[in-house]
Amino acid sequence: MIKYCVIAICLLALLAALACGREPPPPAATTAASAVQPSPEAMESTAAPTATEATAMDNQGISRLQTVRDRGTLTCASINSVAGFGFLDSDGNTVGFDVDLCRAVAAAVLGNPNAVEFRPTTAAERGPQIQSGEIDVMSRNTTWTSTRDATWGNFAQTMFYDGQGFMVPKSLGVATMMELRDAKICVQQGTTTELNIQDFDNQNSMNFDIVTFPDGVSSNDAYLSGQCDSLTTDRSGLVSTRAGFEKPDDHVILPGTISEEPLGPLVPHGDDQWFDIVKTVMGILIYAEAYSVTSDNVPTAATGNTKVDRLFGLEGSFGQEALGLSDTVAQDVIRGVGNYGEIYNRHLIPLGLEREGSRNALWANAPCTDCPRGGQIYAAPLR
Ligand SMILES: N[C@@H](CCC(=O)N[C@@H](CS)C(=O)NCC(=O)O)C(=O)O
Repeated sequence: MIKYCVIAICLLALLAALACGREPPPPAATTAASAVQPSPEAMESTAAPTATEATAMDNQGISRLQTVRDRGTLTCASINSVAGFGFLDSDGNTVGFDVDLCRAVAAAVLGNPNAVEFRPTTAAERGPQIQSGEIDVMSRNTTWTSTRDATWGNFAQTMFYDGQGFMVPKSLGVATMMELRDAKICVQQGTTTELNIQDFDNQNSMNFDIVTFPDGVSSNDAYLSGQCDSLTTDRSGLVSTRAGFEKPDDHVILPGTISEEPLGPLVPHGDDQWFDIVKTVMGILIYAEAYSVTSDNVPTAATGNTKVDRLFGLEGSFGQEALGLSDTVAQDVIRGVGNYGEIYNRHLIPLGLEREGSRNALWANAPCTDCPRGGQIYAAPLR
């Protein structure tokens, strides 16, 4: 009886507290880190940041925007071994779809798409590098996950929707993923690929022999030399890798995917303004395409189309001043790198990554002449 009375009194006290709008008491010193067992990926990536130069919003309260402007260059973690996404051209320039996002940010904050210092980064180096704050932005086929959001940095926006697939030599005669039971699979360390393949193996009793490699080049070489039956990574990565093979037609990318891989840029934790700037740059690229503004027809005088004029700083505002950007930031960005579609066409169409009808088309109701586009490329309205 006494027990029921105590429970009733507690319930009444709780209801009274709620009615008074009081916060429930804080839980006894439990942090996210102590409450859950970290995954292998989280363990690998939660080492204490080593504050090098300007960690975002450092102790002196200096913003990253100011730091980048004082430095005169943007520091961008990139890759130079994935054709189409991040690569060195014959003149030694860093080029690609992910690379152009860094150039767009440099155009926005420095007025110059070439004011970028690229730092090629292996998959396993990514976590510590972004955590340390030594780079301003990371843009290299990196999947947005909850653990990375919590421990690495803030993901600004999905720039390319992907999923993990498998490539096999045609001579293996395999047509579906499920036929890969007992196969030897080449995988790169420090990736979502490594985690997903384990899940897929466990879930489907595939009995894989998983062989891991420290970087993309060594896993590709191992696959080509016949050390594995299959190479697995993001499908876009497979398409890009196969395009670089001497005999690409000797290899098949199997149908289907085993994961979601939303790829996009991220920034160090701790500086909301910087995070908002990178998101806004993505919005500029996307809305410029939606409004059919390209690097060749950037307006410099009012067009009479309110949305276009607002985007290009010719009427009203979409928050440029609050973000610390110039009114005409979109002119600099689009003139410097082109809109999202131009970037996609320049780097990914030559690889054979069709956009039409894929999730990487603009959203269904984008202003357009040939709707429906039906994709997922969409950003917060710029207004
Ligand atoms: N999207 C996955 C995989 C990213 C990834 O690193 N992929 C490999 C294969 S495409 C790569 O970039 N390799 C090149 C390298 O690290 O040298 C992730 O974020 O973990």
